[in-house]
Amino acid sequence: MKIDTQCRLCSSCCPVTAEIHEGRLIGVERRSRLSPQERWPCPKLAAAADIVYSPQRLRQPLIRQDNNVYRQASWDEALDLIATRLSDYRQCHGAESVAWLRGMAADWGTPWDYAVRLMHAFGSPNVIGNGSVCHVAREMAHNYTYGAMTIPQVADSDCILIWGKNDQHTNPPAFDAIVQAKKRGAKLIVIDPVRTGLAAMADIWLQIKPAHDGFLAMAMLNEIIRNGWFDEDFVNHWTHGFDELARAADGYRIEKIARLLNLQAADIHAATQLYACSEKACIIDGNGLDMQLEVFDATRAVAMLRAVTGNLDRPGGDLLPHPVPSRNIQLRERLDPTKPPVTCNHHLFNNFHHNWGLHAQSCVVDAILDQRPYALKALVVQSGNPAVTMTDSRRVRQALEQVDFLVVIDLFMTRTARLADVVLPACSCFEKTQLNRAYLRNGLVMLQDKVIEPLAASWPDWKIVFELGRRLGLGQDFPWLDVEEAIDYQLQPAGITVEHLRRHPEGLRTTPLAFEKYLARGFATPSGKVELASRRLQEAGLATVPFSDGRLQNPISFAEQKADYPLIGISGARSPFFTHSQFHQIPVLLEKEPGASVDLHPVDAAALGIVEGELVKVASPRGQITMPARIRKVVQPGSVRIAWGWGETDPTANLNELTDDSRRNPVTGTPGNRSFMCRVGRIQSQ
Ligand SMILES: Nc1nc2c(c(=O)[nH]1)N[C@H]1C(S)=C(S)[C@@H](COP(=O)(O)OP(=O)(O)OC[C@H]3O[C@@H](n4cnc5c(=O)[nH]c(N)nc54)[C@H](O)[C@@H]3O)O[C@H]1N2
Ligand SMILES: Nc1nc2c(c(=O)[nH]1)N[C@H]1C(S)=C(S)[C@@H](COP(=O)(O)OP(=O)(O)OC[C@H]3O[C@@H](n4cnc5c(=O)[nH]c(N)nc54)[C@H](O)[C@@H]3O)O[C@H]1N2
Ligand code: SF4
Ligand SMILES: [Mo]
Repeated sequence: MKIDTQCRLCSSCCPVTAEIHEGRLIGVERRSRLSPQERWPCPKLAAAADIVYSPQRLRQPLIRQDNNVYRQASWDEALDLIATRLSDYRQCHGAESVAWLRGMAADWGTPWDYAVRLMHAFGSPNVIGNGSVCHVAREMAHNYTYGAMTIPQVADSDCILIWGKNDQHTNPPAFDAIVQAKKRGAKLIVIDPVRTGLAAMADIWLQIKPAHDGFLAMAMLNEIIRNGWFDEDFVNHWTHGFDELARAADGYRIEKIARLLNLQAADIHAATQLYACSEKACIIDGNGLDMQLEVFDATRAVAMLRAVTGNLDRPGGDLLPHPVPSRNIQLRERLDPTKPPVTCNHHLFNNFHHNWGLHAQSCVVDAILDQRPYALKALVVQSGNPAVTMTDSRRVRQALEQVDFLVVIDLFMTRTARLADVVLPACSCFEKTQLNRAYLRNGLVMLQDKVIEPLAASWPDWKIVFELGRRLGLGQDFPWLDVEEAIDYQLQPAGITVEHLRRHPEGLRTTPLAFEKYLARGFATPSGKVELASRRLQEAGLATVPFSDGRLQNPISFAEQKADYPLIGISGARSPFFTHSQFHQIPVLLEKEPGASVDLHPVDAAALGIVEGELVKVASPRGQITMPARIRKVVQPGSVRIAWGWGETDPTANLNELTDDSRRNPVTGTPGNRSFMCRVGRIQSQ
């Protein structure tokens, strides 16, 4: 039997068809208009059955005993214990002393809304996602510029500018679209410090110095303005602050920026001309901009490129999406305004979107360790592995050990789960039905449908939250008997039900795809225009125009300790075989990529006396890790690429032992996980 659903083994949410035989998942195939030979394969999807039926899956709730050994428990016992403890903390320390921390895994789904609803009904504002290190910081920058995050219209574009994204490894459907566009003649520009497959395919590749993207975007804006390559009509009618932007950009002439970034001015000129002078051009921005100390202003500057070139909300440019009408079920109105969240220093980030919620992730650690702005006593971690994935792992571990009561909801006994008082077994994406936000935000609803029964005693996240809600006395807020009822309630404004969606696995569009919507209703900003200069930011004491102070300081973590840590560590390149810390224990995937490695340029390797395959130490002022060296010309001399996600199975290779959480972006609380100064050395000589 074949059933259509969506894969959620990573955040790409690909539409897939699952093959089921006698109730077991046999295989899963990505749905696509392309023939199977033309589709870019996803190795994680090919391993779906190995992941789902892994002998290491959690099968039963676990409770830690006094002797620190876990014992199996029933759901009733585990949930009753959690409800009792959380109620006690509320009584003694206030509901806000309880927090809920979310990872990436289920974040695109409405399970996020359920957790927020639960905590808000309970009385705590502290439901915190990981968007400060993922795309939500970037989303805020789009939002502040023109009202929403755009969607690149690759299929109709003449020129595709890829800025810090590697869809070949992270999003096969998006990669397929780029390959098809290139085949029909679209030009490709890639801005990436690493020679990725896409960089190798590009017409122009700018091998940018890591984290210096904001300066490059300003230089490109300046080049566009000086050469008159902007859309004058659009700029005059639909933007606010063009002259202020032009003045700021003038401080970033291409000659100066090229020298600073080790690029050629002629290449920046050519890339800018190709992008700005193409009839229809789009920008795919990605995680290369995230986790940077300058994420907010750098992404704003990139967003402004779309606007001044007249590519915003135009075919082949970047679409401003039209969300599906749906109910906001988060119960934010119930919160006591006198009890701010622990992220209260990031007020603009907390409130930029009607339902994204809180994302300044590091604040959870501050609250536990330093009681800043107040103490957190209990923490529920759902679909995240912060012991490995959060900045400055040593500090995070200390917090997870120190918090009074820790609950972890996961599929596996992760490094985070091993610190928990109670571990709840969640089921995988193929074992549950849910709605994904990735689709909701763009006028299209598609169902992620259950294709097999939950493994052993695992439960879907929605059921865990609903049942915990009932035990906390919040049954009236969780009246739904199953998730279908909850989805129908949430989608009522769109007039769509789960039943409709099951009949239309390709999805239902609530609003027809339309461009230039601003002509009728303006942009969703206070001025109704694209805000090249933002009064909102000025009123908050922030830069009205990005980089208007002309700054050129090194934006990399530990830059001031360059003498001792002379190399730029680039983190986080996604492997096609794993999702962050996940799947490193799955044998068929490990066969393909058996371990971590650090990529060094031959010039640096020779200077350090390092040979291919040798185990080396990588150190930063925070800590050190060990990995075998690979000698490759994929990075520039002076930069190294460090493998990501291995800390789950190999603590000596946990990249976040090196990252710095003491400096953060003031708006979004983003630390510089992506680029930091480090040193690499032979084990004997360090
Ligand atoms: N230095 C550095 N730090 C980074 C990054 C980097 O590149 N460099 N990347 C950052 C980014 S972009 C992100 S998104 C984060 C990712 O950070 P995390 O979200 O913590 O990463 P994962 O390792 O994917 O952890 C997800 C966990 O959820 C579990 N899980 C999977 N599916 C489900 C489910 O349906 N329900 C439940 N309850 N659990 C589930 C998995 O088993 C896994 O343990 O890391 C960030 N941190
Ligand atoms: N296979 C797989 N797929 C995934 C994930 C996974 O873990 N594994 N994770 C999912 C998640 S949560 C996310 S957020 C996405 C991320 O998806 P992407 O954005 O595609 O992923 P990354 O590989 O993190 O980074 C993109 C590119 O940024 C480049 N880069 C690094 N530093 C810089 C810089 O300073 N400037 C510029 N311009 N570029 C830079 C990297 O070299 C890389 O090629 O992938 C999702 N899909
Ligand atoms: S890229 Fe692969 S793992 Fe990620 S959602 Fe798509 S099919 Fe699943
Ligand atoms: Mo992410």
